[in-house]
Amino acid sequence: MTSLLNKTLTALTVEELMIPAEKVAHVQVGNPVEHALLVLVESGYSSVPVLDLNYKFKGTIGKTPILKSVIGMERFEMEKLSDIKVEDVMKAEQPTVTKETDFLTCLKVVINHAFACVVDEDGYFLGILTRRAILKEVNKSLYN
Ligand code: 2BA
Repeated sequence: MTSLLNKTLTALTVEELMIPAEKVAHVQVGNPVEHALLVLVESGYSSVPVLDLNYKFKGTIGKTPILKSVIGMERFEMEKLSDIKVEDVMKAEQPTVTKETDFLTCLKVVINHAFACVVDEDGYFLGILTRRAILKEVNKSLYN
C-alpha cells in the first residue's frame, strides 16, 4: 500500500502542482508595511511572498507580525505603518523548493509551512506550492 501510494505521488512534479508567479499576490522589499497589510487584507491570505525589485525571493510577510510591529502601550499605533518597511518585519529564513524537488520533500516542507516558494537556481521567484495542492494529491491517491 505504502509503496503503491508513493509511486503515484512521486511521479508528480512541482511544476504541475505550483501556482505560477503571475497568479500569486506578493509584496516587494522597500514597500511600507502599510502596503503589505493592504495586499494581505485585500487578497484574504494570512501571509504572502516578499520579492526584491528583480523578482528574487527574499522571505514572507504575514498579518500578525505587521500588527505586532505597531502595538503601542494601549492601542495599535497605525500611523507607524507607513514608517516601517517590509524588510523590517518579514521572515527571511523560509524553506524554498525548485522545480526538481521531489514530492515527498515538498510534503515534509508543508507540514510546518502553509506554502513553499518555488525558485530557480539563481533564486528568482517562480511561484508557490501550497499545502492545499499537496494534500489534494495525497487525498486523491488514498482514494484511488
Ligand atoms: P492562508 O492565507 O493561511 O490560507 C489557508 C487556506 O485557506 C488556503 O490554503 C486556502 O485553502 C484557504 N484560503 C485562504 N484565502 C483564500 C482565498 N483568498 N481564496 C481561496 N482560498 C483561500 P492553501 O491554498 O494551501 O494556501 C496556503 C497558503 O499559501 C495561504 O495561507 C497563503 O499564505 C498562501 N497562498 C495561497 N495562494 C496564494 C496566492 N494566490 N497568492 C499569495 N499567497 C497565496
